[in-house]
Amino acid sequence: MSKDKLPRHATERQTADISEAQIAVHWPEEDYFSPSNPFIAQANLTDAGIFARFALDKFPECFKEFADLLDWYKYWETTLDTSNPPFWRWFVGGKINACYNCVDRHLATHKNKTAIHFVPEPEDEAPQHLTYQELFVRVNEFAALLRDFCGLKAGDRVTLHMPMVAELPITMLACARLGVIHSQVFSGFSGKACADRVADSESRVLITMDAYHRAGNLLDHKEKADTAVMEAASHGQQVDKVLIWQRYPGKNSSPTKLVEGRDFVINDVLRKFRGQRVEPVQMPAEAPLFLMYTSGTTGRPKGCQHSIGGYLAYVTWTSKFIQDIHPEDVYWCMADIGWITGHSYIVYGPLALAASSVVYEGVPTHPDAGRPWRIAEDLGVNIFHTSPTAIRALRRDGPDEPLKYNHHFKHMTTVGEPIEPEVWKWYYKAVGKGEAAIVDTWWQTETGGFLCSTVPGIHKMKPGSAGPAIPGIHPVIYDDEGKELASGSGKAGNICIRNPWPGGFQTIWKDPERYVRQYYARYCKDPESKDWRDWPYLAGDGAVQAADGYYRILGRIDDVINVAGHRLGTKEIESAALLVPEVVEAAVVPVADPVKGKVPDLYVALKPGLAPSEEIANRVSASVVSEIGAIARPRRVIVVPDMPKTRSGKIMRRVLAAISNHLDPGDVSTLANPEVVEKIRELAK
Ligand code: 6R9
Repeated sequence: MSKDKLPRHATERQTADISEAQIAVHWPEEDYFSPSNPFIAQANLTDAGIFARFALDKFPECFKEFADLLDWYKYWETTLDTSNPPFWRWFVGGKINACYNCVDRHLATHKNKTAIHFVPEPEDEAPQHLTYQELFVRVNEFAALLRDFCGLKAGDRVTLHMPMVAELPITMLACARLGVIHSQVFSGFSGKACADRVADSESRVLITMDAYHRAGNLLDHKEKADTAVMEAASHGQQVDKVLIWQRYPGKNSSPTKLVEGRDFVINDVLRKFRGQRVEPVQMPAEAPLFLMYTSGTTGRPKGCQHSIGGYLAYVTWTSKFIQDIHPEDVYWCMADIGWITGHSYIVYGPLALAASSVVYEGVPTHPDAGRPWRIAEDLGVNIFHTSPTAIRALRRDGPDEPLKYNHHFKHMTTVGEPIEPEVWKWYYKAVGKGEAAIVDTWWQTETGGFLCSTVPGIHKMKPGSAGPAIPGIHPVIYDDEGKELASGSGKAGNICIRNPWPGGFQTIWKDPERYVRQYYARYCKDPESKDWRDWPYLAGDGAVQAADGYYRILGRIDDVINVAGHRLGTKEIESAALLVPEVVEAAVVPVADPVKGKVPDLYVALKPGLAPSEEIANRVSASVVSEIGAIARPRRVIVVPDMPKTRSGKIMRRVLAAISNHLDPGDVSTLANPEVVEKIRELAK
């Protein structure tokens, strides 16, 4: 990478006007909790010597141990190729298939074991239990359809816009079997948001479902596909085929009509492929497995590209040793497969280990806050994984519910946002009944799998702290000037990872320069260097390391808001607001929320002469929902007479964030229009 490709001063904005890290809730250091002896006695990893085996001087060969959990058609020649930093290539020369590793290889010993428990939202509908043998059959038939009916082959991209049903992992695995790159879009995203991803990934095929249940409603989902195809065409991407799974096979649950010649009901087409088998394609370890779009500092979501070999090795190892999954476990991760957590820790990691993985439809608190514990009791779930937002909602709606049910978790996970110690303790006592080991796992879409977490059979837990780095991960915290903070300093800074690891994303799809700029430019020591030591990975989070080595994550340092554990780009929301013709300026700020962690407040200014009205505010909100999805709906749209601005005309989001969070905005006298601050404060009351 030449110097001119890596402008040191043209990095994407990584110090937002106001960041989540700046409005993070600060809590004192907490007491430790020890994992129970029965847990330790059965744990997959109890030897603290592991950390020496994964010390930096053992890098990168130590990661062989990760890849050795998989079956390879051809063993790799080079563990890590660093010849083109920061485009790291893992297990080069190896040949592998992800679907084979998650399905076929288990048939000899586990074919009658449940691979996927699907739990429908209506409680009078029986759960489905798909064995590994049944999964094998269904994946093969669908792979045959993708290959022969759609003409898909290795390297092609397919967009999935599917809800939480067993057909979603079936679809992903069928793609993986062929080497087709899947790009699953969260079902709650709008048709337009789906269209952006269809266009960016150049998908000719869109796979969706007619309808799904959520919070008591059977939602029409097919209509979003029509919008997605139409909008993708306006971005220059033609979708030839839309494949539609039926929530109730044989019955159409969507009022949206099929488009002749474009839309196909999968179950009808599948009849031709009954009993067909497709050989897994032997893929290079370095070929992409999937794209996962996530929000960044600019308006456009970016497609994080994950590899087959490195990614699968990483999620399998971390599922085994951090999630402590054994093949006999019933494992339930409540995340949506539309997010990275679901890819890594519902589908690929647990299935690679031959566990039984639960896929559930709906929301945790509907019809009541007892539902998760009923499901856990019925299915015998013993490993449970969810987010602080879900835990807060369950605690709010049913603090005593878990104790009414006879479920027993040996292990629980929290992921996605910082968890308050009070909430952690409820999770531990009420949900885990004081029996379960808890891991607080910090990681990201980009990182493929966990970065920081306690190892549950080795470390004590500390509420509110993710824990030390996992074996093989070596973080460093820098201050804004690029100075390394001493380890255990207790000072806040920007957390980076010193070394590459196999689960790390390979690039941003079609935008390698942005990959370099956003994640590596800021703390790169020498852009000419071929040495990985000169290329720390910038995660984009503020963090503190305490004297005991545990990391506490404070939140995003960039223009990303983490709403209920979902990453939203402020720029995406602002762009949606600006589509309303009356709006001339828009600014989004994060506001602390007792259940969702953070929620967005959206400030807008109108064209001169226009009077603010509720009607305009409603249209702004509707535009955000239609462009992105209901998860991005602002808490409030506040129409202001003018934005607080610097003399150079820059919107001071810091001042707006202070107003929304009832904090002191500090000295505003240097603003171009200090008088507007009081007016805004009145409007935002
Ligand atoms: C896996 C996932 C990533 C962002 C990340 C950080 C926040 C994730 C956390 C956490 C505190 C944890 N985050 N885990 N913050 N404690 N245990 O969530 O991926 O959707 O890409 O979000 O989430 O801010 O940078 P993703």
